[in-house]
Amino acid sequence: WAQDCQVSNITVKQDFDRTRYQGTWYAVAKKDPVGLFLLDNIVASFKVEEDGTMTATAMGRVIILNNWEMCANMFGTFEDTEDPARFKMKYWGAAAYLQTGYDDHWIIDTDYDNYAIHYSCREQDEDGTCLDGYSFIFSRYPDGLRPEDQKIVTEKKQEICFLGKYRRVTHTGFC
Ligand code: ODT
Repeated sequence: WAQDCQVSNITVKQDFDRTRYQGTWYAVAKKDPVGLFLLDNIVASFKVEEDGTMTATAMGRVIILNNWEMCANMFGTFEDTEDPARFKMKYWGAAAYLQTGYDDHWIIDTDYDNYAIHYSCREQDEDGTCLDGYSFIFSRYPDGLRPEDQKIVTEKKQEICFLGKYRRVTHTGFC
């Protein structure tokens, strides 16, 4: 079958449960956007606040001002939409020189206990495909995905039309 790669046809996790999604997730792979920011040693931690809002913090190695390497401390709040797995993420850094933004944040799939696939298209092409986007593959374990989850993740990478565009995210203890 032919894949049309329309952003509007991408399916997300059904009945996404933000409570079960809470806690630490280790990035194991990333498809970079134009002007990539987080390089490696990326760890995100999600939380549901008392009012029900989902928030997150993230750490990761970045290079700013072309050659200054540091560990970025990032914060995000997630605005709800009519779909429980599609959010708008407002994000900023602990320091003013870090990136800020407002991106789509979709949970494509997760089993809550092992793997998660996140997707964000920042810019759509005229034909409805994604011109500039990024995606993270997360694991609950710092040493990567379980073999049984890899097949699912590969299928999902293909469904979001990013298969072959990921690089491995290493965890060296830098952050
Ligand atoms: O790294 C890039 O090239 C683009 C992504 C930058 C967004 C960083 C925002 C972190 C905000 C707080 C944590 C949220 C966790 C999000 C999980 C996945 C998407 C970043």
